[in-house]
Amino acid sequence: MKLALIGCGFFAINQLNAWKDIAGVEVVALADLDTGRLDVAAALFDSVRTYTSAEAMFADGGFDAVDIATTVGSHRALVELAARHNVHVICQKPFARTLEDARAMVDMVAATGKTLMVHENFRWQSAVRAAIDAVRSGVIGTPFFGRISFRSGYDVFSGQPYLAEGERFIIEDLGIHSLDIARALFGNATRITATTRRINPAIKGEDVATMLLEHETGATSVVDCSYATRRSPETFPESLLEIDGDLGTIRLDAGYRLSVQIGDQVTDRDVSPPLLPWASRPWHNIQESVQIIQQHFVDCLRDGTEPETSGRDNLHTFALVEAAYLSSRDHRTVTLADL
Ligand code: NAD
Ligand code: 89V
Repeated sequence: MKLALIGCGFFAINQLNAWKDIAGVEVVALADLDTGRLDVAAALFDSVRTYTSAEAMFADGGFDAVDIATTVGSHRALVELAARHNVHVICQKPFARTLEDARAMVDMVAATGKTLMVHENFRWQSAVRAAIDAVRSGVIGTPFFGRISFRSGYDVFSGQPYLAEGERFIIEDLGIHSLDIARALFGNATRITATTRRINPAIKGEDVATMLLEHETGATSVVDCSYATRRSPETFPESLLEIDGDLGTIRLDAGYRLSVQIGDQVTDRDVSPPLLPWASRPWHNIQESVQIIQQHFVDCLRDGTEPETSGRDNLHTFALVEAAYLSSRDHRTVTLADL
């Protein structure tokens, strides 16, 4: 598969390193408005075409799929461009600015018959996936309660300064992953109630959010996230999980400890992610999931199957983000079917 990537910034370097390690994929073209970033990314390859305009890159063509790794503001225009050129698309989260845009983007690519996947990678982290697999195996019976918790004081703003500048921060950037994990564990939600706070005065958006979800299955989940939690040891970027089922419980605790308890029997496992050769701590957890989700994209194209985190699937996660902001703003529970 020949692949092009647009947006050679902070996170794209992980995506490019992962593509290099995936058999059968050749990165043939890169685009970025910034020539300095383009040069840094191009240095990862023996030979790659570079462009300061995505339009010019598409005009030259020669690739089957495009990886859109820019920030959200450009996603709709770039997905539209990709659809006009009939290529498969993988696009970073947050997928769109609004639910209306997200729906239009899904329709645009669907009309071409090509695959659209959102790079929604947290549910692909191997530790999180171990918990998802355990739930889906039925070992704890029917889940009735869950908590997906991400609490940290890590300075994410130095690597990603735009996170301090938007009206929206933690739900749109990080909570979106946690809400997606909730869906992977318990299925789609019907209603959500959320509160938000801004603790750090140096940023514009909210850095604390607490969300209560009611799922179609009847399960309840609590999704809480914070970038204002100063605690040692710092657990960034771990998602901690608690899942109660009618037959037992699953816990993913700090330090990547997974425990499954059925009756008196407790099984403990170390589910620490590997440190890939191009990765570095503490990001190695996220970096490994980049490799796994991109491999999933390639596998789906080969097998002709819809990705688990397809554009269509991501509409449900994105709707939860929109609904959470609405709930927090209006101090009310929001029904997803009303969006
Ligand atoms: P960044 O600002 O460092 O990089 C974005 C790059 O895109 C910049 O180099 C910019 O010049 C380029 N760009 C913007 N518009 C363009 C256009 N129209 N054509 C060509 N190039 C363009 O941002 P980042 O931190 O790398 O984040 C990128 C995306 O990745 C965001 O959506 C962010 O939420 C997401 N992200 C995801 C994860 C994850 O784990 N899934 C982690 C970090 C960031
Ligand atoms: O995963 C992300 O989307 C990142 C971070 C972990 C910093 O929130 O932006």
